[in-house]
Amino acid sequence: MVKKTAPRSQMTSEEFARAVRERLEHMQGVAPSSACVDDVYQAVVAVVRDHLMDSWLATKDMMVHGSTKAVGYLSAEYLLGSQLPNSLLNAGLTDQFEQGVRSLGFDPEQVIEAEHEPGLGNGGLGRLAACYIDSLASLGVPAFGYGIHYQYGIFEQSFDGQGRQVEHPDYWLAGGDPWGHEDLNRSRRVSFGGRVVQEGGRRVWEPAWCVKAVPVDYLVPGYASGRVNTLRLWEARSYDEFDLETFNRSDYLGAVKPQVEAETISKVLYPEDSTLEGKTLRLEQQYFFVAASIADAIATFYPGQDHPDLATLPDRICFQLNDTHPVIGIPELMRVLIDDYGYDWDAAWSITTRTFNYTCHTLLPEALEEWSAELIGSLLPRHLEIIREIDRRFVSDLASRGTGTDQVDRMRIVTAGPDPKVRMAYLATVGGSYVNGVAELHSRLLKEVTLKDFSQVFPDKFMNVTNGVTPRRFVRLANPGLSDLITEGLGTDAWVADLDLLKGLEPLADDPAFVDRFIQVKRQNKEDFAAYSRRRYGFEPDPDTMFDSIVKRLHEYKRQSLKILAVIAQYAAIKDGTADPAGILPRTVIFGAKAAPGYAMAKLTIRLINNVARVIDSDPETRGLLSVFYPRNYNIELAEHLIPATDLDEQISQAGKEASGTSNMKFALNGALTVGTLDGANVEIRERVGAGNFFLFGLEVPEVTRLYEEGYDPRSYYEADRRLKTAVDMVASGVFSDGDRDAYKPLVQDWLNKDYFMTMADFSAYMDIQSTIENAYRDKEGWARKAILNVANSGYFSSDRAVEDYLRQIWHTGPLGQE
Ligand code: HBZ
Repeated sequence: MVKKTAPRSQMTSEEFARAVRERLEHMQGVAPSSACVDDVYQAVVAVVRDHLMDSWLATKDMMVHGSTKAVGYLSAEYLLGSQLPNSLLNAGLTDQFEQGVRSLGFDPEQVIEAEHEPGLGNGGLGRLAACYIDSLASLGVPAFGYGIHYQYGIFEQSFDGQGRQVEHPDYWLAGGDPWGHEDLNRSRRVSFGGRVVQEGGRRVWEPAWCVKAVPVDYLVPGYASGRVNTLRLWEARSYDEFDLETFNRSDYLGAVKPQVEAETISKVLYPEDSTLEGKTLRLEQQYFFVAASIADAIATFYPGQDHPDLATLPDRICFQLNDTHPVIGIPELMRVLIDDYGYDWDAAWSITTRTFNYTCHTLLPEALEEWSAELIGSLLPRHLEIIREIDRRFVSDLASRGTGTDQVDRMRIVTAGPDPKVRMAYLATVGGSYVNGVAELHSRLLKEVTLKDFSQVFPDKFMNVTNGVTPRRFVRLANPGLSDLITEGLGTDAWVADLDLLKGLEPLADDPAFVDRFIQVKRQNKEDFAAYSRRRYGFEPDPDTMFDSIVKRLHEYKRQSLKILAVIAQYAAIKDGTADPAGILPRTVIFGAKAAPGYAMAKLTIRLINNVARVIDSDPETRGLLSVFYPRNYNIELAEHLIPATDLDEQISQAGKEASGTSNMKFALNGALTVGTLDGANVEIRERVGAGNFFLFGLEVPEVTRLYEEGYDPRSYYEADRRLKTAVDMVASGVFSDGDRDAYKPLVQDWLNKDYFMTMADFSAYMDIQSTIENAYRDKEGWARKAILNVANSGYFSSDRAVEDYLRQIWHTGPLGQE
């Protein structure tokens, strides 16, 4: 492998400054002397885009005219984060930008902060898509990311005076969309509703209405690859501008109704990451972006051809289904092939199954999408027919393989009964070549539990690709101090494109000078975070305390409640004198989490955390010993500041519930130690960094299963552990609700009577591991040594490696220009 060092563009800083000035004057009509930071930001973005254009054109040209199969990543979510620093880094323009902007009299940092991050995703799944498009471009693989140009991204979170979550719309486009390029000439028509009629031997769909899908393109520059891929996000527009007749009758609202209705499709990202809400619109969104993307791929790879040879489609592009959200693409491609291009069923099926693959991101049954057949039938009548036919043929195929009738019934894509449902995960499994989980344990549980019947019949379909994260954004950019130290330690910065090189740091864990530098870097990151946090939130965590972070969506299975109960127990111990203040390790516990707006239990947990923070932080007895900080609106920007500053990372989900986790990888790469259960990718992180450098606790999957079977009694754990009893009783008695004993009743009752995710059962083990953690932390050098070993052994968790695994096992393609 060629060692790639940081790219540097030929452009000089003088040229950069000149281009910005020209842009300001000639396009924006603003004299540099009167420009504001936002003006400069807009101009800088235009200059960077312009600089990338030639490579973008060349990449597209090679993709279309070469023979390397492209990847079409179909994802309803992309949680991109800020674009500017990443594009500058990958384009080799960082220095030129900094010097150029300074020479114009502006502060580069402020220009970077002018960006409002596009939050077009909920959590891990959306962020993973963003990491993968970065890696695809960096590896030089031709790829399209396809998704939706939501006008409103994930809601902005604030807290009210009671500590409750309040959701505000995130109108991320308020300041314009300088990175996006609307390409009206590549618009696609997407149809809905209506009926299917028989015409001769053909079924013909007569839709009732349609919308225009307008692509908004974002450039995805690879790091040191010279390639620039495309992220194509579709926006819904109406074909009918507005109805002049209605307008003339003074019915102004009525006149724009069709427009408003059409545009509703791409209006807002669903903030649900657990259950399904607002079903019709959600299905409309899914079909909308997938149908546009399939049409787009055909138009791209078979330009100007009325009768393309679509038998070659699987050699031109493979579509990766990011969870079940785009699975309606399978019947859509069948429809296109059969109805629009005249292929027979078998030919169409062969093309379709070789074009699609499916990644599953969950094990929770409630997150596996099922659509009512009735709903699909009313919105997409032809697709329902095709799905039923896929199911019919699938059942007869199973029968001919000798699969038992019970098993066949369990495997039906369309369930039997009065209100039949279409199981999208099953459709994806049957209609594609490969299915993969996102960590070894998850992939195994998919095969053994969730999709067991399918893995028995089609064992070769099932793969594992352990998730990864991009080292560009999450190490190189987020943690410049550590990056410089790594580069110095290794004598090269090639690790940014080849993260396995981090292994070379291992011997330095025994080098006192390196360990010392590492300690200084972490200290500096903590001070930087404290300063950032003071500016942003008005709260300054004390860098002399251990920064103990738990950041992820608020979900019962992720068990933020375990953490808050442990905090309360510690608080109680300080108050009642059980804990000797001299023996307490000072900590700042940092939460970052949004809850789905309709998820009552998650929202109540947020309220509890905020009120625990309020009570503890206003109690003089805990000052300097224990503090809880819950910054609002956890997003990529906050992650980039917090992760490098964290000492202890919490990955405490119930074993068998977290598919992978990806923040665990980011934390390990940034030199935090993890306290975690044997769940998701924690298992592989622990294996790699070494059991002695990971704080393991809690029940394991077989024990969880056994407890469910035997009958789980959470109250017995509450009775058995005084610390737990005290903590739960404090919540119940109103200590964190100004005496109101009802405030947290649903939470308390759930803990004591149901506790599906076994927080009570794991509490003692979780408390007990804390003293091990505290002793380890007191040995400053020892802790740093462990942290260095985490960094050195986490190279595997690069998204470059994950994408290479997909290329080898699933996509069977590679970089451009190597055919
Ligand atoms: O995907 C997450 C998993 O919980 C996490 O373990 C994994 O690391 C990550 C990447 O593989 N899943 C999600 O983030 N899921 C969603 O955000 C989601 C969004 C809409 C839905 C369902 C789930 O309808």
